Amino acid sequence: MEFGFPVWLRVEHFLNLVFVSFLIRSGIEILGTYPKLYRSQHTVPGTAWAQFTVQSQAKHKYYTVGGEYDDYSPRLSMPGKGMLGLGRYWHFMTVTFFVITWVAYLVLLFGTGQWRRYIPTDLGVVAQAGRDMIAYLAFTVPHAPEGLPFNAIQQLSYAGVVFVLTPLVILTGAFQSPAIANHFSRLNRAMGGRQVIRSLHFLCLVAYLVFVVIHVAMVLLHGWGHETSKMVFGHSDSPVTGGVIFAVALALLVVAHVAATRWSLRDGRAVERVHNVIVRPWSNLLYRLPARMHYDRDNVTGTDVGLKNATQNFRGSGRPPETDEYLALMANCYVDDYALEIGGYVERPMTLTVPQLRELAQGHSQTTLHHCVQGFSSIGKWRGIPVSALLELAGPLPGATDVVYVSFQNMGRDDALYEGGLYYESNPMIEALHPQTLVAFELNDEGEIAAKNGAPVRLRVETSTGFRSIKWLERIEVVNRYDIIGQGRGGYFEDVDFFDRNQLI
Ligand SMILES: Nc1nc2c(c(=O)[nH]1)N[C@H]1C(S)=C(S)[C@@H](COP(=O)(O)O)O[C@H]1N2
Ligand SMILES: [Mo]
Repeated sequence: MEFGFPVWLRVEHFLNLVFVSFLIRSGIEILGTYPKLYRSQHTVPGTAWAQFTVQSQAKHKYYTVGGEYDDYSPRLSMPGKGMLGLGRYWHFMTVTFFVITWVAYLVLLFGTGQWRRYIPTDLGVVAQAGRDMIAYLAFTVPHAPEGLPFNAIQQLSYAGVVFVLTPLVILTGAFQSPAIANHFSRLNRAMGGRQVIRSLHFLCLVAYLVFVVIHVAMVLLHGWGHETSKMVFGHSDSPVTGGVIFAVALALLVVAHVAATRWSLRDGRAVERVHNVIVRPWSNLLYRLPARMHYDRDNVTGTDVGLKNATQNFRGSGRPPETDEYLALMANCYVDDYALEIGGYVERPMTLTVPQLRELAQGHSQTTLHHCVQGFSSIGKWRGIPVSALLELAGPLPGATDVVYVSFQNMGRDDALYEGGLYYESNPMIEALHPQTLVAFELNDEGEIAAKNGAPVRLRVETSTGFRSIKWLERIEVVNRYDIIGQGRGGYFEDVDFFDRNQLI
């Protein structure tokens, strides 16, 4: 068959240049807010296998993970300055188009028979690749066999990128989503768990970078005009025009990066609106994947070290409230004065003490994996009562749409890292009713939750990233609209930063 470079292949080549470059820069932004990689499910301080920061760990009593945030330069990461939420928005918008393009490419490759350009039909290609390698090492250019567009090394490396690396990066990327990871729990564990998958996703990034460097070097070796002309016109007969057009396209790509970065830093809310239009239609489908993760007790983070040290078990993020009221509750071990209020748009408003919650929960527990949006993870056994059971008791009125949670904590007052404001969060009803959306009052069979982890009562939303699992819970309010609370985005971090309330990825 005639291989050549059909127009759809050339278009795809250029789109990938755009998408992969955006994915790499936004990916580095995401990595930067927790620039450490681990081999196990847990992120116990001091056990990282790689680290991309020079910051040393803070030694505060409530050592918070927020302090591990790094902010890379906007020249490197997208958009830079530690804007994790915006980096995520760019990553997810780009991934939408990247995956669509890759699937379309596969369909076209197999539909047209062009897959033969990549997938070798006889094993001789491996030996040939060895001979080609020797040719390259001798600074000569091995030629493509008659009728094929590439030599054996090119064929094998392109096949590797299209059919191995790309599916792997998509799969490991998908499992960064708490909704996916906690629903397909077996597959998640079979692949080595959250941090191993995160490390693999990072190694995919390294593989893309290595590929790009070698690919560009080879284009220069084979002849810039000669090679780029194939990608512009489909043949190498116009090396000068082709070379110039390709160079101009690359310059425009750089301009697009600069413009998108500046736009994000100037008007993050506009990026957020575009993200919501592009990403929510598919990411909201993940509401149909309720979490069903069940670890064993001996998977709990810190079990292997006997839970001796508070930073070795469930990491803490955010500082406990420092009001007299909260300190008094703590001094009394939360027994006498704490009562969780459940009210708002319900038939039977109520207050429940911890012993009452414990009685209603009838020993129910879940041992689950916590996904902080920054990237750290911990496994904990939570005793508590599903929000759905509490809602059944309180009886939401017809028209109730959301469940709002309010914390004792005020961020500006209690946490030096953040601006002021009451910490609150909300679930759309579908998320509140998920079986692992839990009001928890005990962690790891310790009789209670430690102050750093949200004592006396906190929320667990296992389908979502960590910040939505509000700690130090004071009140639950069922509502028929959430957009009139706070700044109307459904939660503290949604209001002050660029995080999506529909945070299923
Ligand atoms: N009230 C309140 N809840 C909070 C936070 C916070 O700062 N304040 N941090 C959130 C974040 S970002 C994460 S990752 C989890 C961390 O839970 P942990 O401290 O038990 O690990 O709690 C979430 N709930
Ligand atoms: Mo977090």
